[in-house]
Amino acid sequence: MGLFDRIFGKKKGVELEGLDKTLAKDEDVKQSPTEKESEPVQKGTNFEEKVEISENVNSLLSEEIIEKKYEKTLEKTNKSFGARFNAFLANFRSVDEAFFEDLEETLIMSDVGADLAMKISEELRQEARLVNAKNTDQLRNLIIEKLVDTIDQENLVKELKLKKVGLSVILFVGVNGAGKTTTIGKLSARFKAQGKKVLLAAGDTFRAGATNQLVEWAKRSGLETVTGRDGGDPASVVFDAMQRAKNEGFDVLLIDTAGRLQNKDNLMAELAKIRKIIQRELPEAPHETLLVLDASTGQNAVSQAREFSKVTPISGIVLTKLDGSAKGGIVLSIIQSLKIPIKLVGLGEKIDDLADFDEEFFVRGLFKGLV
Ligand SMILES: Nc1nc2c(ncn2[C@@H]2O[C@H](COP(=O)(O)OP(=O)(O)OP(=O)(O)O)[C@@H](O)[C@H]2O)c(=O)[nH]1
Ligand SMILES: [Mg+2]
Repeated sequence: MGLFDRIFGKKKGVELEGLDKTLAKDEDVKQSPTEKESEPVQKGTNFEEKVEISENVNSLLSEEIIEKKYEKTLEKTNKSFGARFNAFLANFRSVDEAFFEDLEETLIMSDVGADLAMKISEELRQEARLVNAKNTDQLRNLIIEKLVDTIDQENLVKELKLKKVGLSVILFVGVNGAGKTTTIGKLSARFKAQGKKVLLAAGDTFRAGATNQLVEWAKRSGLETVTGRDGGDPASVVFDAMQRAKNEGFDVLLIDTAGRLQNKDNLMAELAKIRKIIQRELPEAPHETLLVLDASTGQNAVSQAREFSKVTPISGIVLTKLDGSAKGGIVLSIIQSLKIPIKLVGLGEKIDDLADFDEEFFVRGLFKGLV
């Protein structure tokens, strides 16, 4: 069952006569290749066998509050998408070629990415022809259904993979200003609240003040940070932190890294070096490499993910600054084009403004008032 059906009820939105059957057939035919396509990279690896998923990796807040936060956070995206979408539909009486062209443009403007916009309007073109749709309103929910179903992460590993016993290492990467340090501050507070023994590593020695920023976050939760001097070698900080985490029985080590170095090549080379040191100290680590992306940068976030993926395997994405951004549509583009799960979302600047990525809350917030 697709995400749309799980949230809004089976085929609730599709009112076209004869379309149900057509869609069902279409789904059946497509099923196996689609499943194959979205096969998660993590599945079936040795890594999966060694690492058990921790059961209680949840937020500092209650479900109810988180759902409200999602809704509030997605208000801007919902408003701009809703307005654009309604204006688009109001513009057309009949379903003709111009309709599909305009649909594609509307979707691109909603940050879902050109590839996905093209795919959706092409699929819709076929389906509309099959059922001989004449009225644009008939296609309204079908478009939303297609958008919702792209957010489905069912085939991806969404939970943070932490060991139940022994040290788990989480490496944070991302460009400067994306929200790495802030996310580490929030996530470490959550782990602390769960009774875990948490250590931080200040791997950003390049930017003056970066170490202090992390230390400040750590202090808020009463945690310790392994630091080096500004301008020093980040790899040695990571080495010290790995040693200490292993020797002193820590449960989780969160490693911060620089978002900017002299140039991009240096940055990528440094990440590769850091990863090597982590692995030398603990071959199965890092258990998670989280790429932090700023939602408000839109499509740029997708290109950043491609760049980082070239030097280090990314196990999950943290999408920050969903609050205050009207570019929530980027979630669709990320899931669809990168096939990397979005694991966490940043919903504000405060310590409890971090939540697991919840597809249902997200979809409800994004399409509120439109289905
Ligand atoms: N509104 C909002 N602001 C956020 C969120 N996450 C981070 N920020 C803000 O974004 C700014 C940059 O965050 P940092 O955590 O310093 O980013 P960074 O990736 O560590 O940046 P560098 O250290 O320069 O590489 C800060 O002002 C944060 O408060 C979020 O989810 N929502
Ligand atoms: Mg930082």
